[in-house]
Amino acid sequence: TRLESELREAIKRQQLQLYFQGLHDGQGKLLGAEVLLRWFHPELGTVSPAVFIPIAEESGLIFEIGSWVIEQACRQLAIWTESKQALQLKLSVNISARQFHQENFLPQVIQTLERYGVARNRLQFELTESILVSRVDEVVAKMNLLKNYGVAFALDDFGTGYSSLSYLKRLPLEQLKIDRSFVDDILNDPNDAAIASTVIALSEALGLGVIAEGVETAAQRDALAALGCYHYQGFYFSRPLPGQDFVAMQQQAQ
Ligand code: G
Ligand code: G
Ligand code: MN
Ligand code: NA
Repeated sequence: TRLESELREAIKRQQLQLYFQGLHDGQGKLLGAEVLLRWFHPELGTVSPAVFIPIAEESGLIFEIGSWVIEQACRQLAIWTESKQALQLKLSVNISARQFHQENFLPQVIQTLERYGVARNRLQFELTESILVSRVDEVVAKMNLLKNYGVAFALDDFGTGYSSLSYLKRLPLEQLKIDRSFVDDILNDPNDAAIASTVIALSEALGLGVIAEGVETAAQRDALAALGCYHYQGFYFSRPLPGQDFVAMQQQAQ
């Protein structure tokens, strides 16, 4: 397709860019940032990752794009560490199932961290439940290797996918991310509030952290806090921004 062949050229043509969205505590203090990929095409305009990531996965382009994202994230971490402000953030990078399954994923990650001299604990990977559809033993083994190496994991979009609670306890996770579909209407829909509450209780029972996505209002934050969730991501706190704007926002907030 047109989109696929355009995507094939996107890295070379410098159309891809990393954006960064803050992860915050209740007071708005920055705890880290999620890396969100953006594609700016001169004719097609801005193409959403919700559109092009599935194409990248299907075509196998995700291998090249995914490793480029990890590399750029490490590069940004190195730049921020060495900058005057010595920004010591942790970055969360979305990893698609196919990318994670790739045979050389682990050596590639290790090599990239070392090449940029980035501390291993500065990186977190966000996986979705789709990773659990196949080859679970292999996934758990690879996650354990990376965890022992120092890289942390979050389970993204939690509650929307293939959730098997028996798998959940086997995964070396640092935190669960409550999907924004449960946050959107948390003030009006008791079912959404019940699901959010259950995910929060589950994370507590398993000794995991929990962060809510898509928090757009103070009232949503307060409802989540009342249920025991104290970490947030969403437009109420900060929007995804290019690296320089992200740093500028961070400095203004101080
Ligand atoms: O940023 P936005 O909400 O438009 O992202 C839409 C979807 O694309 C989300 O599910 C997000 O996780 C995914 N996404 C964004 N950047 C990346 C990336 O670098 N790699 C992968 N695999 N998915 C990404
Ligand atoms: O699937 P994942 O959780 O990685 O997707 C993150 C996506 O959510 C990004 O595309 C980001 O742009 C979007 N996002 C982040 N905060 C908000 C928010 O407060 N409201 C909405 N509608 N989308 C958000
Ligand atoms: Mn994510
Ligand atoms: Na999500």
